[in-house]
Amino acid sequence: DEPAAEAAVPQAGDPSLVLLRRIGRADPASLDDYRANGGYAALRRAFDLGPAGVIREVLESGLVGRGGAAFPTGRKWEATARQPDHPHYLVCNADESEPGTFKDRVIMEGDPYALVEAMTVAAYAVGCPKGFIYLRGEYPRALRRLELAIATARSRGFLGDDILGHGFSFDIEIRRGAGAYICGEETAIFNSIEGHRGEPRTKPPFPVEKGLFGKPTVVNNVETLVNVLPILTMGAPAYAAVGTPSSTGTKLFCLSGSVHRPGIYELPFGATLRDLLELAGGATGGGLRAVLLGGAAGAFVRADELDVPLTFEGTRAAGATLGSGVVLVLDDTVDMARILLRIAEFFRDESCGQCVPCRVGTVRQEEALHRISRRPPGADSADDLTLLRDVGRAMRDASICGLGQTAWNAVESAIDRLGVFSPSEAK
Ligand code: L3W
Ligand code: SF4
Repeated sequence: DEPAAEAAVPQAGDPSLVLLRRIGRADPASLDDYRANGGYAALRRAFDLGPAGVIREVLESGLVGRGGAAFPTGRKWEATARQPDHPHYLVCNADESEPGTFKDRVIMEGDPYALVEAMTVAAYAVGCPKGFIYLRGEYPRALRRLELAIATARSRGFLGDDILGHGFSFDIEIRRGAGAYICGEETAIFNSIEGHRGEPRTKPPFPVEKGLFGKPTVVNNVETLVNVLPILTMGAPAYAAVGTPSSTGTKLFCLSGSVHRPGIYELPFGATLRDLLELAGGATGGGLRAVLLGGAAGAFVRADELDVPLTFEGTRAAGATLGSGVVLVLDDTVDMARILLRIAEFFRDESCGQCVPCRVGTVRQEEALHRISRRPPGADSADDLTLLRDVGRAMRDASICGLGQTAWNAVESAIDRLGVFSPSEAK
């Protein structure tokens, strides 16, 4: 078995913790412990509000997706709920594979009933008889804990037929991924569940109209779904008062790399990157070189840009992205060329090969980076830098899915913002 993911253990009664409040306090195996710590209050409120009332609360909360693209959750739910075609499906994207992302793992291992309850609320709102958790294959502990939570909830009337006597029936099935990053793309998940090759489909049509088995489908990330619980228990106005007007609530950040206290941190949107690094004890080594925000598909920010607010709008304005909450810290001992090569290798490896710009572009990108990094420091690499830009533009403009569209982001930001490969950087 793998070691448990590190989490910032909440202090008892810490009011600032919303999503992590039970982790480290409640026994993840015990439904009774879950209920004693506030569990199933949200589902009871959902039954009081009715499906349309739940969707209204989620819309008013301002909740947006936490998987990286920040699409409004209430709009997805509303669009699926009104589709005349049935059945409607719910898919939880738990294929957490973005390098440096481990927040969903902490939730699933430490608070599995929260995901089961949140999916039940979502299914009730949208009218889904069946939900799937598409779980990263390399998460055996999360699998065991979710299996136990689903079986226990079913045996106690919280899943299955006529849940808690409200006439609503819903059940959850877990499907495991098999190591392919691309299977975290929502339409590749559908293909994988349906037994096909895990390749993305072209959009539109969006899943809300034509998703799993061609039926209207809501796909949400684990962290997105568990946010629905505090929205219902606090009420949308109180939830929306946390964070900023465009990024409401709290966010889980995954700190790794050259940092004294790596792990998961929960902060209201709007805290700065500097606040977060201070909480984590600051950078190791002689000093901070850069921070990769948003993962391999994200962008580097410099040591003099730490006042960027950690919101969707704030990172966008700074030319970066929050992505799924990756904060990979790099100190001044890190070999940046090696990091970029590793990112390029990753995309070349994980491209599903379906479309030419990505299949060929990720290979050309890696080759150019290899050539540049083999040259002596200060050597002229202008031709390869031009090639990288051309290939990067083609991947961004012409790839079918987010993998190819973002495969050049981090390399571009390292060249443009950090000056990696510029003559003045040569040591
Ligand atoms: C209805 C419309 N629905 C968009 C839905 C769409 C999807 C969501 C976002 O990639 C990003 C990617 C990664 N009517 C709609 C609509 N939707 N328009 O909204 O859509 P999209 O296509 O912008 O993004 P995506 O394909 O979900 C997600 C980036 O996140 N990322 C990766 C994170 C990795 C993890 C992980 O390991 N947990 O999440 C990091 O940066 O590159 O850009 O549901 O259907 N008109
Ligand atoms: Fe596959 Fe890449 Fe095309 Fe996405 S962009 S469909 S990963 S080849």
